[in-house]
Amino acid sequence: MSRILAAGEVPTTGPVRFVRHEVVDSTNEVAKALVAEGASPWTVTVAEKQVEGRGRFGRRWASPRGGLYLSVLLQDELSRLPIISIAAGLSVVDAFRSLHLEATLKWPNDVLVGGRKVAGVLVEGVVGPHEYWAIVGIGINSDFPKDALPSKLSADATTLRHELGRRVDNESLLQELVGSLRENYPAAGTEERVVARYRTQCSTIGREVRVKTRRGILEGRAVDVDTSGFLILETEEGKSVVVAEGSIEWET
Ligand code: BT5
Repeated sequence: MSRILAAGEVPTTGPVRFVRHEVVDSTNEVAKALVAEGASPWTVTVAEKQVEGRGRFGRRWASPRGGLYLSVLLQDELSRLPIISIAAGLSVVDAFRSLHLEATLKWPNDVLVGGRKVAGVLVEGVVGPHEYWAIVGIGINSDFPKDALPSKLSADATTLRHELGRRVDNESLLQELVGSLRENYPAAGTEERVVARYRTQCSTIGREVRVKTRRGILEGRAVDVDTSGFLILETEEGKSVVVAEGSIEWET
């Protein structure tokens, strides 16, 4: 009889399979359809361009040709989506080392180079016939000039080609990234290992921040990220607040 897998049983390994497209609406949508078709964990949907690239909270992700857009299917528990998202952001930073590029993470997982956003992560949960799935969507502004981005993003965003002053090989970057994700993806119970490394790359910890959440604005000092992937804020009154999701609007 089939049943929902418990977190300790989730497959963390298995062969990687790439499904490549030229133009898609969103790689997360294509990956979602693959779940319905019975795809295996570690199926990686890659596209050269997206016309409906999505960010969190229904925002848009500008996805011109030359960027790297992928969605990795993982069979996992919905409660682990935040920590998977943390692992994905860290994996982008790790993959950039192959380009000799230092990046930092703004919680939860904006990847910044020189303070500007160069990559983002959108993890979505899907319920399959007998199991749960995490769709790990990653977008990297890799091999295109900065002026290919919408002008309203130009102050806050950048591209790898712009930062490095040279072309970037998306295929090598893809292989590095998937390799890093396989290393960082935590088996249930081993989350502390990935969070410990995430903390060292996270520029948000130690700052005064304002976080916009679905329930309103929270302000305080970002003091930690816990093993669920949640941000811990300390308010002016000395109270500890756990922030499960949100966008940092401002940090000093
Ligand atoms: C994200 O959302 O940063 C998640 C982005 C995930 C994109 C990948 S691409 C593959 C997969 N398929 C999808 O459809 N999505 C995923 P969020 O933290 O909500 O940030 C969105 C905000 O970043 C926008 O509101 C803009 O301000 C800004 N932005 C949009 N496009 C950008 C870009 N290309 N580079 C830098 N910033 C961008």
